[in-house]
Amino acid sequence: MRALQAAILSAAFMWTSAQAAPLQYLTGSGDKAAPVVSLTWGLLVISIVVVAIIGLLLAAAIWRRPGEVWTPGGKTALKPHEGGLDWLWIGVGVSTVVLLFSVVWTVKVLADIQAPIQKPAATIEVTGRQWWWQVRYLTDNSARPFATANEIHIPVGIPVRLRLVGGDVIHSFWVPQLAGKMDAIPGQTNETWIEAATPGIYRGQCTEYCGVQHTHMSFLVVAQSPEDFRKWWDEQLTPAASPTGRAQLGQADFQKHCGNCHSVRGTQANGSFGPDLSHLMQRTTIAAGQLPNNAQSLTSWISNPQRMKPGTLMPVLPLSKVELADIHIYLSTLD
Ligand code: HEC
Ligand SMILES: [Cu+2]
Repeated sequence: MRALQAAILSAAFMWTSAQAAPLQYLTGSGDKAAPVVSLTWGLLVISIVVVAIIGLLLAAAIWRRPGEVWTPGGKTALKPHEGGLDWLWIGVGVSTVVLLFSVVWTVKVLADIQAPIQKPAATIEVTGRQWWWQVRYLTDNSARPFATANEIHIPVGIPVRLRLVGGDVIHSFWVPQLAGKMDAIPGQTNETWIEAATPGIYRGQCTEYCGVQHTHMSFLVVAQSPEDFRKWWDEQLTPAASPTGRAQLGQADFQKHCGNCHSVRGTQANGSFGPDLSHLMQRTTIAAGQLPNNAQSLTSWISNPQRMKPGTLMPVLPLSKVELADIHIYLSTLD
């Protein structure tokens, strides 16, 4: 019964997050996605036309029944058919031209999106982990780098450089509407870039099977105006406010039970096995896009992550009701 309830809940959540940011590649945004989307449509139309022509020729051949193979009285011998070889040459000729055209177009698109025209505005290191995404904003200014998880903010209209790494096994980073799928491999840094032309939320997904919760390893790319992006970055750097009352008790419990795996900057919690929670309340989802970030799903998650995302590397912790409530109050202050 409980399993059924969890299944229905997670299906409902997935539905709502899919509604908010659909996962599809037939439209796109930005200098990188535009040529890729045209290529996708182009190759799709070519393929449909080829299949239609082959289907029609096949149907015509069956209808015409050259040589009349079967009669009510029995079989009649096939008459030799003149000119059959010509069709072969025509077929090979047409296919060669169409395939060559497709290859040239594909190679041209690949070359065009290899590097952005403009200098990237930021460098973000994205590490795929079972089953979430660690996101680190890198800069030369040693006071400004920070880490977050599962939601990547980018400035609109400016390319952003991505460094992709695999934290444990091979994952693959893909934001269909921004194009540019690339593997995140342990011990190797793969560089790519993304750019969004219009502000909005673009959904991304791990596309390399990486274990039981591979399906629930999504993320969001939030494209905002360059000013908002800068403001967001500044906000991320601010340390957490000192908690008081029950939040203070919650902080102590958090540091004790959760601090080995999670960080909250400026506190004793400095683990890096799980997502950084410094500004948790600014995220719209938790558990790598699987649950909305609200009071109900946050408490359900903390009390039993294994029920919400079976197999997740966050264990069920022995927390009393009061500890759970205090921790939740504390987490609610992390905005
Ligand atoms: C053994 C390490 C470990 C411990 C201990 C742990 N967590 Fe986690 N936590 C994780 C991992 C790993 C994830 C990522 C799970 C996923 O998405 O599959 C996670 C995810 C989360 C998330 C979702 C964050 C997001 O942005 O998606 C929250 C919130 C969270 N943990 C809170 C807690 C709290 C509160 C405690 C203590 C009561 C705790 N965790 C203890 C490892 C841990
Ligand atoms: Cu993965």
